Amino acid sequence: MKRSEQLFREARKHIPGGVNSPVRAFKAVGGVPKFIRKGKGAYIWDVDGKRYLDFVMSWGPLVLGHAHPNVIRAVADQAKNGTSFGTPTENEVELAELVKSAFPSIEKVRLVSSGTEAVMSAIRLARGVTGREKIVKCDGCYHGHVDSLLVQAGSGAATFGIASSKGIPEALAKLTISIPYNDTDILEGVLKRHAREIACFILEPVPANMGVILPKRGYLEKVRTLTRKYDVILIFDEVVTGFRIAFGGAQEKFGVEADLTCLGKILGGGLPIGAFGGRKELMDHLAPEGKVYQAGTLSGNPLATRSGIETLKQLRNKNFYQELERKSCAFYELLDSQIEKYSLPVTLNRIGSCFTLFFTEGPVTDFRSAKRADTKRYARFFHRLLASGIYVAPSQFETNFISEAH
Ligand code: KE4
Repeated sequence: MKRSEQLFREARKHIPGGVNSPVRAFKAVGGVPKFIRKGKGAYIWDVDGKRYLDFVMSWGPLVLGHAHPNVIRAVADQAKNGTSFGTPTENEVELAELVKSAFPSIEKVRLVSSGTEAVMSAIRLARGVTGREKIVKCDGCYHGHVDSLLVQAGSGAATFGIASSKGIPEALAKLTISIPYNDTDILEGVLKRHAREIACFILEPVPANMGVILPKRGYLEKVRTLTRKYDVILIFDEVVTGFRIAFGGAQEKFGVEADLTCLGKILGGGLPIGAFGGRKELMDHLAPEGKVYQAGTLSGNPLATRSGIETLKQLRNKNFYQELERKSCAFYELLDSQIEKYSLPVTLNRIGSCFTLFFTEGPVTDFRSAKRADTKRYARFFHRLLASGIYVAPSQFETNFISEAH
């Protein structure tokens, strides 16, 4: 028996589903997940010594590739001085300044330890500042396992939400309205009816959790105009897109500024981190300045901040994004030529170094069209690639990532 199989059998005795995050269990594609022992550059090795070309890259943080020497050296040096002090540290100031240099819409930023924590805190801040309780999100967008956001659209579009997980009080789920992405008519209708009760509209500006979905021309600009018109706080969840599709994320790419921004993944270069930030008039409502409480033992942790600082410094190198774009486009051209040549019923959605191959005819522009994908066929595709040493996302509705190391 392969070591991964042995370990998975052991793990399932001690850990629910044998994993610490559900998507890792391969439930969407079947089979036994590979236990990975090492990563270097664009490659990972499993516990049976098999090497894979990795397109998951820890779900987004590793834009430099696995174990970048500068990052590893910096984290190792930092660790020699201790791992956590529970006090303010110099790294936090440096990382906050780097975040602000990437996102002009961020005047102040608070560091936390995951994307979920960043989103949860941003939602509480929006509710605390406005005194309003309802929030609007998009079908198919995932923002971490925040109670208020594990909610999907009710019967019709723009109805009050239905929890998509057990354990979420109906009273809470009802405060969330979920609408289709890429549809500003429905958004405008919701704002017209409920604006005075709505604290915020949160969206992934470029969704990555339905697979990659691109904003229709003018969509993000119209979202910005409408939320400003109806005085609703606009939150961009840039946990994936931040530092990924541009140094300044979707806000830089599309020239649309959010009121609050959530960050994570690349910000920590592979160590646990999240962040949320925005105008100081909003952020200063946070404790200890203001009355919206938010806290965290390891927030701004020396190792995660050092890893993030080293990562962001690499990204500021001249031509980093042009080179990543060039490499990614060369790869997409290869895929496009094969899709063309064999007239395959697949749709390649991509932006920058993120891509998803949907097993359905296109276009794929929202959750409804994404769900047309043939997930059984995707599963066969996944296992064919895995057997040949290529590791793509173990779910049709996820994003694959190309790094500097590819
Ligand atoms: P974390 O709490 O997992 O650090 O971040 C939550 C989150 C927030 N916002 C967006 C747009 C995200 O994509 C995520 C987490 N992404 C998933 C993969 N799609 C993480 C992988 C996992 O859940 O294991």
